[in-house]
Amino acid sequence: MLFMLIDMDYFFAACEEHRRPELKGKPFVVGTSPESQKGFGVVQTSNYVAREFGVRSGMSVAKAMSLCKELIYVESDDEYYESISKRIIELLRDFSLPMEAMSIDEWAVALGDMSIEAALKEGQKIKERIKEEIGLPCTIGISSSKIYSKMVCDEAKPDGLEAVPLDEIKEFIKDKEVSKIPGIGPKAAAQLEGIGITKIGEITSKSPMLLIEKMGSLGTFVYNVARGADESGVQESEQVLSIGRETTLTHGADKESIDAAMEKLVGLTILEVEKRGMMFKGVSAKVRYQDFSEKIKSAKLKNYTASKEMLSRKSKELIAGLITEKPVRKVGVRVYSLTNAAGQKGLF
Ligand code: DCP
Ligand code: CA
Ligand code: CA
Repeated sequence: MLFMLIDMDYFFAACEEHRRPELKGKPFVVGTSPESQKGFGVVQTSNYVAREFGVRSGMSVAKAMSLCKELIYVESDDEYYESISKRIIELLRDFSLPMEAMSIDEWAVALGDMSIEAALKEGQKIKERIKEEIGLPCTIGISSSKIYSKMVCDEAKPDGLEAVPLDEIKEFIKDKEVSKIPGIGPKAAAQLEGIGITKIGEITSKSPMLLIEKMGSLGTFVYNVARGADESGVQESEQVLSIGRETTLTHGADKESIDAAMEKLVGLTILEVEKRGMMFKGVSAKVRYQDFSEKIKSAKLKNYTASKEMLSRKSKELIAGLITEKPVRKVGVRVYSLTNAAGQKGLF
């Protein structure tokens, strides 16, 4: 099995360069102004010219300015980036391959039993079309799982296309820092360092039991990644025919406001379901975190329903599994596997 991970290069900054070519070649950041972040302007991303100065995502704008005197500040325009992201999704749909959105600028695609050569050709086609039709550069990694493809993609940046087959993956990852594994943040990296592990290749020198004891299910995950046995696949996030609503939350939304937002979305979704005279079996909940990464959880109900209570209960259950310490920026509710309420025929 092969998978492909497409990640846009310096996405928000590339979008800005596209509509303001005069920014090209000058160091600039895209950020949120102090007003929208309670006194702290934060860098969302920067172009590669600014990165030369050490400017990084998540850094305060003030810090970035101090690193580079001629740095230009561009105010973030989420809606514009979102509209470009949607156009890229439309373009990728043309390839008719199972696809999962990982973030506003990142998609995992399942390639089935395609050969490496065919996968590279497909990747080249996608890169060219995104360049020609959207006008932006991206990088594509290809490997035997979603996680490995992401790691290959990270390495191939910017404007790259690279494939690492399964029999070379262990060698490819062994000397990298553990934090290069997607999903391993500073906390998990510190836990691993606590038992003497800094490189991915060192993980398999420990027993899986010890890793599980220290880190729970993440322990099993990193162990499998390190031994070349990761099998993360693509969970199709774009349900073909579905009804749903999503909403952006204000900065630093707590659990209560997330639940309140969900209740509203459930209401709006049910309204649409009723208007179309439909019933549903599939429910999914989506979270977009502050760093624009996304997660979706889906579940199938036993029977078709149009019940608001059912959707409310199920979607809150799903969303609870997605709320971590990471700040949340957007939530969404969606129903799929629809049928018309009259029930004579399952339409989809
Ligand atoms: N983003 C953000 N805050 C962060 C990280 C990212 O607002 N802490 C936003 C801005 C980025 C977009 O998400 O443009 C995509 O994030 P990536 O991590 O993919 O980074 P870039 O696309 O900016 O750069 P790269 O070329 O390294 O992928
Ligand atoms: Ca990116
Ligand atoms: Ca990304």
